[in-house]
Amino acid sequence: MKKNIDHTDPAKDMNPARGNGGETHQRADEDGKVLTTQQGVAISDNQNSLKAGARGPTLLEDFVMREKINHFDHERIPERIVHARGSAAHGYFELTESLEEYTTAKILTETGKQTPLFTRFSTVAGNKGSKDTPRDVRGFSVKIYTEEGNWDIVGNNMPIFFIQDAIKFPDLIHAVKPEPDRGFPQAASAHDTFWDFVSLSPETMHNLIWLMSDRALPRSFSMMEGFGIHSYRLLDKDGKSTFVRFHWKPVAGVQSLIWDEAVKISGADPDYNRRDMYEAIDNGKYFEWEFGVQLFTEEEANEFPFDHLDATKLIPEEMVPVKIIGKMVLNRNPDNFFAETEQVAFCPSHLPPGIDFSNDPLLQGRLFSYLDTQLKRLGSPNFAQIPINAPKCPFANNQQDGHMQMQVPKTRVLYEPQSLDLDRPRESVKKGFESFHEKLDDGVKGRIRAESFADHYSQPRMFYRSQTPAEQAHIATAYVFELGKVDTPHVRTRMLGHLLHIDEDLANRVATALGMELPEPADAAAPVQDMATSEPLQTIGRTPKSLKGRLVGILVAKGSKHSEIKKFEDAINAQGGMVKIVAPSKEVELDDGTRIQADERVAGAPSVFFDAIVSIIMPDQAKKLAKDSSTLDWFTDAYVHCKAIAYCGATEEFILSKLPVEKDSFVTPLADLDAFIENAKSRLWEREPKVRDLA
Ligand code: HDD
Repeated sequence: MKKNIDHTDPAKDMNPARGNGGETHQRADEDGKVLTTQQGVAISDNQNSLKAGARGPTLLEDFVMREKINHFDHERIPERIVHARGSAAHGYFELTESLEEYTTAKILTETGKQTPLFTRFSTVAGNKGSKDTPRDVRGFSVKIYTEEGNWDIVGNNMPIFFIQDAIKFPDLIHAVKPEPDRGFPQAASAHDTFWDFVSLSPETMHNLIWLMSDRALPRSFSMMEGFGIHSYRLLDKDGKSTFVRFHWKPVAGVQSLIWDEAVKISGADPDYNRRDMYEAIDNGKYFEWEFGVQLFTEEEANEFPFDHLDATKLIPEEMVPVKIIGKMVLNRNPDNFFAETEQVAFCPSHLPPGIDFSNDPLLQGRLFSYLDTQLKRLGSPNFAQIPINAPKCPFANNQQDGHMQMQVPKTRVLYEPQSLDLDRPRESVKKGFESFHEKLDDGVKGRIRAESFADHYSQPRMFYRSQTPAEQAHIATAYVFELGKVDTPHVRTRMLGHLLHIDEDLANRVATALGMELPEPADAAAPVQDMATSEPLQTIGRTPKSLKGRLVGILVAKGSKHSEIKKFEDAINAQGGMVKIVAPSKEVELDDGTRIQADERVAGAPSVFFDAIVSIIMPDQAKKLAKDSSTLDWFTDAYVHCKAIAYCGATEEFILSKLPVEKDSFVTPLADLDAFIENAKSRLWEREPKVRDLA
């Protein structure tokens, strides 16, 4: 809440821009802040082009205008083919427990040191200007500027991927992107081509069920897990290998939106997650994750009932616990979106010595694709020199020339071996990157898929059966929504055939809601196993009860009680929560005469923006607001989205009494501040079946 609003316009003394009949306009002062061309030539007039006479044509001679427009015309670069929409922040990585026993990588052995990093979160399917809240996987890419070179962990917020072999990636993406003939739907998997492809590729079933789950609708980037997905190797000083999978565990816990909220947020604020991160970091509420590893040997891997080189398989934490060894804190917003967030170039092939790849065929294909795409997107093999991509440790190579070479190597000698300049950097057996000396069996060369990759249903079954009833209902409802958008009957039928292998009850729920008959189960390439359920796969119920990262909307209007507002603000802030003041007008006078500036107008800030709401209004205002549909939706939506509501007497009498809002344990009077604060830390899921028709 901004009090004592200052209406002084800092530009008030400036003269209007010249152009209206030749008035002079504000020129730069003499302190050196002069606008110049790229060549450093000071510009005298940035408002008018050079003309032959006041009403005559513009002259080609006008290098100021030509340079300005020429640069503008070239401002766009190709957006990423996938993960085009993203937001990022700076921060640091700190190791708390050394993995000395397993690796030589300093980033995993030197504890207590803060190493800078840059993390970008993204949606996959939508274009750069699409919304933040589609049903989609989220990218989770971390670039750690280690003292032994950059390490990029290019992962997702789900621990598995749709396909097992990189050669299928272009097909997967063509299927989910807008259909090529019509150019829609944007940022959506709910269409025929996607479900046609996935229903013909049973290996997608595991990632698909995650996509249908609440994980695909993160409430905040700070409330998502991150996964490196593939198995990598750690190499010790003797070259001994241990397999590893990387995990980021959000301190705020995993929290998600409800689909109906996500849909409404798309319209009201397409930048919802981006804004949330920017504002939180700006307010000193940093985003934090624990860093964990699952470590296992080749022999242990041989005992898993699945192949860990298959990226459609997760390793249950009960089988290999996640050992927490460090943390990531995001504490600084980028200074410039394009220079940093847009130009950052992640490549899974960026690894420091002591870490190595596994033979996962999806990972192997990625090692080619990312470098290739950066050349297209950033336009030059010198993209590594862009500040956000450059290592922060010393680096030296013999690469020369190319578009936009920024370095000026001062030497005759850009080759090796050489004997002309003995000070030039050379390869180092001691420090250099070594690949694992893997003994390979003599297989045959061929386009082969390992037999051990054949089981496509056991893990989606484990995932579904590990969920709480509320989460299972969300999953079933999501399948119904998505398949309800599929017009080709045989595609829907084919999907039901797969669901029958995952869980009969799930298949039944989806078929019933779609009004379809269940078909025969799909052909399964391997017997389906009943794996033990795994609690860490749940989200609801595992979220820490905390206000940290959560936002409360307080509705006020003319004459609202200032002391009451402050009481709520203080209580919420004290627990690490954030508050936004919402009012019918932008500026409001409170009961004690204080004029405040509301953060949002109620018509522009539906309650889907908030995790809980409070209403502190006087009767005359409540009567007025009771006629305003956006105010009525404010309360109804908060209720149907299972949120905590604190109401004053006037709200109860004139607004809530008109609405289908039951006074359950999460709908409490203002006087019950403590109950509200507790409720605001979570949702009342038991309310959901009363307000929503779930499959
Ligand atoms: Fe990918 C971007 C994650 C498989 C090809 N991918 C990209 C980004 C993320 C992922 C988070 C955004 C990076 C950023 O923020 O700039 N991709 C994954 C994960 C995968 C995966 C977790 C499987 C485990 N990707 C994958 C395959 C291929 C690609 C199999 C190609 C064969 N991915 C790309 C790409 C992108 C990309 C086309 C687009 C922009 C970029 O690389 O920099 O090369």
